Amino acid sequence: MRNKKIALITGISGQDGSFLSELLLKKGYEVHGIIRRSSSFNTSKIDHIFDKLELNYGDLTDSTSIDTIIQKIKPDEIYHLGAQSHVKVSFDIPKYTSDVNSFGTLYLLESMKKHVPNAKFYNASSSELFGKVQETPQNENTPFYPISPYGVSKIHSYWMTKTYRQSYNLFATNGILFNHESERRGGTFVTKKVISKLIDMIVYHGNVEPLLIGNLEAKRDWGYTPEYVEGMWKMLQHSEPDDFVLATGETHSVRELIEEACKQLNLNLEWYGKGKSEIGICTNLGISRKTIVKVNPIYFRPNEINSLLGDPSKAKKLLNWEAKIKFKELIEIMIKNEFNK
Ligand code: NAP
Ligand code: G4F
Repeated sequence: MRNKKIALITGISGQDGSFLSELLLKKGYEVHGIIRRSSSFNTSKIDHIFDKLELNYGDLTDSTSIDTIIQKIKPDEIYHLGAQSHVKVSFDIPKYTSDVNSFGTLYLLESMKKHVPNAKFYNASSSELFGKVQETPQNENTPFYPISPYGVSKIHSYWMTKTYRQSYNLFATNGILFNHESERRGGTFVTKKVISKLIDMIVYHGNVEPLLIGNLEAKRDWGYTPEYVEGMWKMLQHSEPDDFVLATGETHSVRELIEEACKQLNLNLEWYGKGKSEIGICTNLGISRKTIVKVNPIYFRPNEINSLLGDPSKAKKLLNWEAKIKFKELIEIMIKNEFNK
């Protein structure tokens, strides 16, 4: 009989993995993680808790490393967060994205079936599964229609998780999470990119290159990550494995994101032009008007989800989970934390 629950997190060095590690440590878990060997440091998001974690080298494309780690650790709960998680990049490296996101999940499920069939498994599914949305808002019963290699790779992993639940009676749950953000978000995702750049504008008095941006009209349901990792944990404490949507129930465009961030930073923004030549000019940074935003088609995607909006009522009813932090407060938190950094 072990006196501590053991959790294994794939993707522990990422945004979600770092917040989940903090949460599980607070709850008294022994927390293990899988990290990749890299020629440069890749643990900056978990450095502050590094000595409390047990880290193992492995890779989701390498079934041997996954199996060895699960056999050695024998976790009670597995949180599978590791992924090639960038949608636009998945168009450039579709095979690698599938190798990691689809087959990585399969390797974990196989190894769990073999070594720890009574463990609980959380799979990081995504609102990208809804793709060309078939109804709004999207809930657990909305038909999927992925439109990116990333979305398709996550469909495989969603169904594999469900198939292992149904075929082998494993406790295997899908969390279908809508976008969630924080100061630890990777710098190439839109919320973090916009906020960091606008703050640089202020710090360097406008003497930096403008924010180069893609589709201004795309809408997303953006929440705050620490609330979402709590939801992941709740899913594994539920009486049975299931599939759950986590979302705020609000949707906003990239244009609104830029406008709200500018407003909170006291930057007066005026839009000029249309489509590929649209720019945003700031009228109160120094003495002259300054272009601070520029649309650049290199950030357009071959296929784009125009709008995502989640319906989290099942999670509210069965898990007592709710996103309290909505769009404006999320931006406020990210700005504050970015300035503190
Ligand atoms: P993230 O910050 O990009 O983190 C991804 C993690 O996966 C990193 O730790 C990364 O390691 C690891 N990883 C990548 N390739 C790997 C490989 N081949 N082998 C082992 N580990 C690998 O992503 P996140 O925002 O925390 O998201 C966590 C999970 O939720 C992902 O599966 C993502 O697809 C999914 N998701 C995210 C959101 C969201 O809005 N954040 C919404 C829905 C679903 P390195 O640090 O070495 O790169
Ligand atoms: O921040 P994004 O790159 O996130 P995206 O594509 O929605 O994916 C994130 O959320 C998914 C859940 O729905 C996760 F599964 C996935 O792992 C990831 O965490 O882009 C958000 C929107 C898109 O419509 C994109 O076209 O912003 C638009 N956008 C406009 N300009 C941009 C940019 N996105 C990025 N990354 N960079 C831009 O310059």
